[in-house]
Amino acid sequence: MTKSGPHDLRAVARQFQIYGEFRHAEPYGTGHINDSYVAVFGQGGTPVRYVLQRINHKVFQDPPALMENIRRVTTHIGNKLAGERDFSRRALTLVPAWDGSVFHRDCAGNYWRAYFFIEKARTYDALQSPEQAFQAAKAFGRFQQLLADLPAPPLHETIAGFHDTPRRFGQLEQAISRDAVNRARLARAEIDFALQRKGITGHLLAAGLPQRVTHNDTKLSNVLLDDATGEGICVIDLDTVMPGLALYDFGDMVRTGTSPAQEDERDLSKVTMQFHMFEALVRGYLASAGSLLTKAERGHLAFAGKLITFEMGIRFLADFLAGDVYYKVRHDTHNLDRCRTQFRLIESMEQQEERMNRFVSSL
Ligand code: ADP
Ligand code: GN1
Ligand code: MG
Repeated sequence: MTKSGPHDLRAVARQFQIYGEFRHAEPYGTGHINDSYVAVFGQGGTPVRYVLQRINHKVFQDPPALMENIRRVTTHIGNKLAGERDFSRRALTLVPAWDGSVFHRDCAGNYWRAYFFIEKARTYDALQSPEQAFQAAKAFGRFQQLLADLPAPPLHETIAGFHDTPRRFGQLEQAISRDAVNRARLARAEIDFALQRKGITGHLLAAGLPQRVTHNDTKLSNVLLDDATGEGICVIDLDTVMPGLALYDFGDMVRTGTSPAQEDERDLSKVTMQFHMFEALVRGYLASAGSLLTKAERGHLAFAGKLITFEMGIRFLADFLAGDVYYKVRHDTHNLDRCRTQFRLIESMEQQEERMNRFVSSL
């Protein structure tokens, strides 16, 4: 297949410095924002895979600035890891376009990028064991550690106020009062749940935590685990790497790594914060990023899980109320289903919050 929707993937793939003959390309992955494809080229008779991505420029309004961030981040990490065993699988490597740019703009105004495909590794939408949680968290912690000495200037903010939870709450309040597609009546319980917790939204911002270079989208499907060793080999999905709080990253690991259920699971009895997974995430994260963290950051590890889960819940709810204008959805209540899993997970965290905090302070 070379056509996918309106895109001629053969023509796009040929814009990049990829040798050999184009064979085919297919959609790939389960992301909610960009469009990802795998393109296969024949090189000396061997099929070689590349990742092609169309950047969603409605969501990311300055793709050249975003690509400038990714170029700096991948080069910095690549240089630091050079020579390490298997180093070319440990950092994403951009394939430049023929004109030397790190992206290609097609005639319809779409922005594209290409990466070497990292073979013999995969992502998981839900983790299966504490060992996987440990490895994934260790990889994200290492990512922060590797970027701690990224030279100035600061990275561009690719989405303004991305993890500004009070602002996200304001957007939810607006969506409730507008009720653009008359859906508020379908989400009364969720709206009440959110309004009751408005008070927690400002806690992290008020805690005096340091700004760092962070990933900001550390869902567990954004780290590749090595098929043979299980190691968290490479952090991917770098669109939101920018200045942020370390705990945004840890919080999103807790959100996506502790529940055995998928983000859009409809059977809420399956959604639960599994304490042993939380333990493994904390241990993995501290194994690599521990030396970086201040006492105040450590003290908020458990809270960050709840806050980021709440932030995602209210974002899904706001998008449901606005008529599904942001996330890709496959059916009418998809965003509401996602919101419900987040809120169910928060209840489970609230029940275990003391124990989570005790565990963190025991380390
Ligand atoms: P999205 O923004 O759509 O989530 P990602 O960058 O996370 O896009 O990529 C989607 C999926 O493609 C990932 O979950 C991963 O499985 C796969 N992927 C992305 N980049 C690579 C790569 N360089 N090598 C191998 N697989 C990749
Ligand atoms: C989006 O691109 P993807 O699917 O990895 C979103 C994240 C959310 C996530 C929820 C730019 O990430 O913030 O946590 O969905 N990315 C953006 O699954 O909004
Ligand atoms: Mg992704």
